[in-house]
Amino acid sequence: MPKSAFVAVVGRPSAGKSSLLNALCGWKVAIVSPVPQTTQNTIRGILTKPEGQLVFLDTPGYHESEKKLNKRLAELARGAIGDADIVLYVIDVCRAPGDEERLIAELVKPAASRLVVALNKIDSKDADPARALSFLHETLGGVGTATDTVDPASSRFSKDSVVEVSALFKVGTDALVDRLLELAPEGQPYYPEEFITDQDPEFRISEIIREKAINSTRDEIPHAIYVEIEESVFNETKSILRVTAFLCVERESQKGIVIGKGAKVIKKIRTEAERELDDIFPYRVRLDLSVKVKPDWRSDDTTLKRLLF
Ligand SMILES: Nc1nc2c(ncn2[C@@H]2O[C@H](COP(=O)(O)OP(=O)(O)OP(=O)(O)O)[C@@H](O)[C@H]2O)c(=O)[nH]1
Ligand SMILES: [Mg+2]
Repeated sequence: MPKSAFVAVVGRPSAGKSSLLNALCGWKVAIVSPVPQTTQNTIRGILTKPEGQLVFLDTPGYHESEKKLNKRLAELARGAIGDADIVLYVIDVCRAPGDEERLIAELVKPAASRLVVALNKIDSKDADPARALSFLHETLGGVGTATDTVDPASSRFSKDSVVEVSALFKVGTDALVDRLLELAPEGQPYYPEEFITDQDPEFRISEIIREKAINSTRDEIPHAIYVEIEESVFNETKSILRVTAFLCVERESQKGIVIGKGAKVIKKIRTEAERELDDIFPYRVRLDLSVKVKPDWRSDDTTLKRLLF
């Protein structure tokens, strides 16, 4: 009997959840940046192996805050934990685990029997996996010693469920997949074998544009950007998709920064996005980008409802 499981990928902002999802799936499914809270949706990445299928649910970095956008992002992460067969908790071993990490450990604790922990960024010179292990021992109990488990009745969360990885260099990812498949329940695949994600083309295009925009700006700008696709039309032979899109920002002053002197920044965003989209799709994607001001969109319920899912 084959196996299949939904795996919720959760952790602090910038822990490397999306990078790990991409490394596990073997393709770029989710966008990545050094800016916390890059992921704003529950992105699905699919890995099909002879032993079974794992459907990863990438989630926004878990961070509690009173801001509307952050509240909604935290809800998405909590929802994914509830929906999943397995919870993959990603810890950045370069950062000391503070209150934020403790909050996530508490959040995943009830899922201890279906929990796997990835200690990520072990390639870094600042990596301290021993500190992360002692944090896990203290918050979830048991881990770090050969025999202990969180709860004798649910004996699955053991040392075997903690895997050291580097999403960046794809180290430890095979061992992680093996562990996830071990825990996966028996079941038929949810998606055809060739599927790597269920995102529709327009969403993927808007995400790649957003990634290039986040990585081309700094300070408060990356968080103020979202992308709106106005139109996408194929040419007659279906070899080129022409997409008209808006980079939406919150304030007039941000508009100038995203455009840049001599339109240098927006040009860079466009050419980098086009290059990557040409690798993803079997046709060429040509972008017509402009910048629009949407005052205070991060507090607007209608916009948040449309963007975050
Ligand atoms: N050195 C190192 N850096 C990594 C590794 N994995 C991710 N990173 C970096 O960590 C940063 C955040 O990576 P993301 O994958 O976007 O992290 P995330 O957890 O999805 O972040 P949010 O979506 O914002 O919550 C990026 O700069 C990545 O290149 C790793 O294994 N080693
Ligand atoms: Mg992410």
